[in-house]
Amino acid sequence: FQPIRLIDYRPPEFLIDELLLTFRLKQRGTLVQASSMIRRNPSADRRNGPLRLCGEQLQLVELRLDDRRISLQDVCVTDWELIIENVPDVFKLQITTRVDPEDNTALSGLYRSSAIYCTQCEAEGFRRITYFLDRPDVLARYTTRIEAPQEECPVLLANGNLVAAGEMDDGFHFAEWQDPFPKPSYLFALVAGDLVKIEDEFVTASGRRVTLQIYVHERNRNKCKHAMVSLKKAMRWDEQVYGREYDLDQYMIVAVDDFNMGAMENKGLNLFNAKYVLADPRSATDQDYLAIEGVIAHEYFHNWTGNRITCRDWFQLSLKEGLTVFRDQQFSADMNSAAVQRIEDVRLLRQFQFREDAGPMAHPVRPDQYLEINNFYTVTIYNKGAEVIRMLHTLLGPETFRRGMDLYFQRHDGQAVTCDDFVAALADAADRDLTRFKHWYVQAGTPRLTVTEQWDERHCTYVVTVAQATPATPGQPDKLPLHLPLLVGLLGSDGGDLAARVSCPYERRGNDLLLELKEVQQDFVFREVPEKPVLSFLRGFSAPVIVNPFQSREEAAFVMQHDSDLFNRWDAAFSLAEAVILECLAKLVAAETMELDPVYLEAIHYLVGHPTDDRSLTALALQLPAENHLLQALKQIDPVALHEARRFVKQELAGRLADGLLNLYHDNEPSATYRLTGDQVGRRSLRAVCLDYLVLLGEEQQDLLELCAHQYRQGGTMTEKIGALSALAQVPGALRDEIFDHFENQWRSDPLVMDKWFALQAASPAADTYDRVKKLLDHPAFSLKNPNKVRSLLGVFGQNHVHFHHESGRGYRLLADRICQLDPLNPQLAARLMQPFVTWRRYTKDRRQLMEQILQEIGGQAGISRDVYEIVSKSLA
Ligand code: HT7
Ligand code: ZN
Repeated sequence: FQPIRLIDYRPPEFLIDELLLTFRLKQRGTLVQASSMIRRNPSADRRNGPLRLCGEQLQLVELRLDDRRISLQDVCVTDWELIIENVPDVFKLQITTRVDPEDNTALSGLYRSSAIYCTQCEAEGFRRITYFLDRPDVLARYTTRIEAPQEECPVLLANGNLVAAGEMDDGFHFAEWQDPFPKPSYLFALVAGDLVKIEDEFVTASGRRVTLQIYVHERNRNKCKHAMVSLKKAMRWDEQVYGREYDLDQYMIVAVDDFNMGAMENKGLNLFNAKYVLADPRSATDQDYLAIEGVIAHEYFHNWTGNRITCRDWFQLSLKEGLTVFRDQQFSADMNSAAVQRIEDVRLLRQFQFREDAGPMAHPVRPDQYLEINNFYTVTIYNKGAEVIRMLHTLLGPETFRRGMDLYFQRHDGQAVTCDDFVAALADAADRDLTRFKHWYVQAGTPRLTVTEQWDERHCTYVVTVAQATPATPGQPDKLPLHLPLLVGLLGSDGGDLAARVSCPYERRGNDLLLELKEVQQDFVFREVPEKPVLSFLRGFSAPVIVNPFQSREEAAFVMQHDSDLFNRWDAAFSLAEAVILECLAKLVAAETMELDPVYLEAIHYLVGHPTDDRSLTALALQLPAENHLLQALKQIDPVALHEARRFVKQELAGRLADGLLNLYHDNEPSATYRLTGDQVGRRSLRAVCLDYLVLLGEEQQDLLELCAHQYRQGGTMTEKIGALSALAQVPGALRDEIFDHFENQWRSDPLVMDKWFALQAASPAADTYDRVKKLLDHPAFSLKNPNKVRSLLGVFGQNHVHFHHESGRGYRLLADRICQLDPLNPQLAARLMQPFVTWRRYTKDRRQLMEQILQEIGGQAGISRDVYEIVSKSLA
């Protein structure tokens, strides 16, 4: 396996302007005819080489050059390439290949899912359909003709506009689609099958009528309303906030059961994991509803940031993904509570991206090499990439950022470009030098900030010194200083903002001051400060960094109660909880008695007694940091001890605040009819958090378990049912079993709901989790061939620290065996399941040894995929 390097990038030697694709669909033996107009690229480095086309898992049937047949003996075909020597400067090439969609378990290229033919071409799936210049900087106009049996596939879809359709002999029919926009092959899509459509219309700002269609199986017809509403909201928002209109007459979404990721932004024909389309209150939770809104928007926003302007090469993946995640986060913040959205985004970043950044798979937002591109659809590319865009937005301010975006669209529409091109457009629009800022694209690792404060009472001067350091990451021992925006506030003793009253050279942004850190260490000086302030640092999490604790617990509790920045209020609660749990862990390890810090207890007591109007915010502030987050602070991880310490804090809080939690629970009953408003979502999530604490007292107080059971039985929505189930999953016993069985019986024929049932059991800390997971692997609803099932059971189990890291190694074995089974079927998914093994070096010695052994074993498998090999080799390096 040879690495692909950014420095080896060369423009393509050939260009393809037009492509006519004809598919004759069969479950096995689909014939694909690809007719391309090809010419040498005048800007290529070399202009006399052979034509080399990518192709994998293809059977080459016929080749014609300028309508003359070429003998297959005269070309070179390898497992990954077709090479044709001595081609003219301009020519037509016709290639016929044969593929077997029914046997395609990798879900890349053309495959079948629940009797539907569909495609997934990003990143390199098109080469599993035909031989092609399968790289994002080759843009062609596509015409797609699909021929298929009419009865089996009444619906035939591809990118663009339908230009012809009709019946054929032998029960086949055809449809011909033309996409007027040149596009890279990764945006190609085809769908054929027996689907129904839900239709609506959107009138663009300039008055064009766009037909919106969502295609699903008949049984899901009534679950598409929310997706359609979300799509229309996203279309309007992109017009209003970015001035971007949709450009085709038709926008289609198809829900697919078997899908490797969330969704795919193919031009005019988005394919979606059914999980991100289908919803009704009975079977989907509030979180599902919000995720659907976000993913629908994300794919729609790609039409401009990804499709109209695409990536020059896959190293630039964050150009489209980081930017589009930022846009979807902005959208969700505008549609719902901005503070809640920011908290959720930061929680995800801290739990998963910071962890990736600190491990052997750490890579920059623009990586410089990879073995398998599918392994680089990471939280770093997506979520750190979004943070990088957010920092630009903060540094430039919203108006200048918008001017920069306008310039980017104006300069590069229809092109395949780089992250440098993007930053250049912003820098030019802002007339700013962003050279140092660009280090964010090339440097891996999470910077750590050290903050020190000096208060000079005599001169009323307050100085904040901030130092930055980024730890070494694989291949990058030395780090450069980064340019980052620090939004801060100064709180007076009454909790009010002092910023307006102090004298300083920093830009004011509402209640915040914008400090720009560029050097390794900088002083920020504030004069005429009326009293010693409490610093509200890094408001809204204005940069993706770790801040070394610098405030007393009393100060943190003060921020938690008073800060005008709602994110920082939550963050203060989060950091306090983190400090308290880690302190308990230290005591546990030292065999001392664990105690709950009184300052923290008092702060939470106040919160429970004085919930804010945004109930979701209160719910978030009550939730303890996840083990996945906490373990990052540890030199050596003992997952069982960590779990115990966290559980101790949770149990103590439950015991001491039981009355308050119970009141909060009863005071927040949602309405009987489902509404997705901030108020109603907040009520449901607050009650779920209360139950999650209260069940821990269930051993002594059976009525608290009954409260859970009651919510499960009476709750009219899936949100309430899952809230109850998730709490009960912590307490093994007859009641838990009865309710889980009831749920299974009720929902066994709904795969998306069964995913939840699998996941709750795989995540449970209860002692019998390993045995249950083992049994569930044989459950009739589980299948290694369905990625949602694999993620729900095995993916979630891998994140269950107590049981996955069981000292016997049985958790490791369970996962490793399934990875080896899955690798030949779906290497992309198998590689993703490797994630919990990657940070093996951070664990206690016995666990380290067991995981190292497992990694070596997986790495030694005959026929291991490039995907899994890359993770194993980087983990062991
Ligand atoms: N751009 C899409 C990425 C994607 C993907 C990548 C690899 C393999 C399968 C895939 N399915 C979708 C999704 C997105 O970010 O919008
Ligand atoms: Zn995306």
